[in-house]
Amino acid sequence: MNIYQNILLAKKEGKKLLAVLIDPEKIDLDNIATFFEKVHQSIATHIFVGGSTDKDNVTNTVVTAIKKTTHLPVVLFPGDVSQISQKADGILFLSLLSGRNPEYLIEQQIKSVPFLKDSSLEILPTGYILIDGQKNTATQKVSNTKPISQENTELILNTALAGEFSGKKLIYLEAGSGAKIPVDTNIINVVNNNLSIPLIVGGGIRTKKQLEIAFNAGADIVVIGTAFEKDEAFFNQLKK
Ligand code: 1GP
Repeated sequence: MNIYQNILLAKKEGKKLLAVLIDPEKIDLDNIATFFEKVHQSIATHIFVGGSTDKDNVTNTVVTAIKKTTHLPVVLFPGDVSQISQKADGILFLSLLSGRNPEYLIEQQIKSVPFLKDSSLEILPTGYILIDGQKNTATQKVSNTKPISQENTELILNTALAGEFSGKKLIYLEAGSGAKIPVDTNIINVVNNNLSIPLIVGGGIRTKKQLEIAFNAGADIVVIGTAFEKDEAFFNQLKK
């Protein structure tokens, strides 16, 4: 079964998914075996790989090393076209729907086609919505777009539904890496109640409680990066 079918099945069965986000610029490859031992003992179901930048072009090396270490699906979460690795299993084919910068709405997508058209990567069309997490995040800086205020639930909902109506298969509500506050429960709830496709939520989730709150509000997949980067012991709290 492919990645998307698995996500749909999990949603249908009410099984929640946890993606561990690995930033290729930050991971210590010498520690990768130990890191993944902890991942495998936890409830993590997916590995996302990506960052806003990859200055040293290490994504492919990192993905290759990860694929040797885990059987969990490895999904690219690329900041731009340079971060496409054929070694991954799939790619979040992102459109930054909250922004009005054509570079991240369609230009990067067109530039990626030569790398994707004959590729075996599973393409997951994803509407990406940046929401204010009270931190000027890297996504905001690199994409040169403004996040949507958490006060503006209606705009967030309409943006998510515009994504679904245009054929996106996933919607990603993103408070930004290291956000001070994660996406509000009410926003997750409203979007989930109106959306048919699976919902990803990430940014600023750093406790088990916050993870459970996001799941209970309706997130199908939660993405956590910073909390694991800062303290691998967090995996111990999320044992299977
Ligand atoms: C960022 O949503 C992800 O793109 C994860 O955010 O690093 O804050 O967990 P954190």
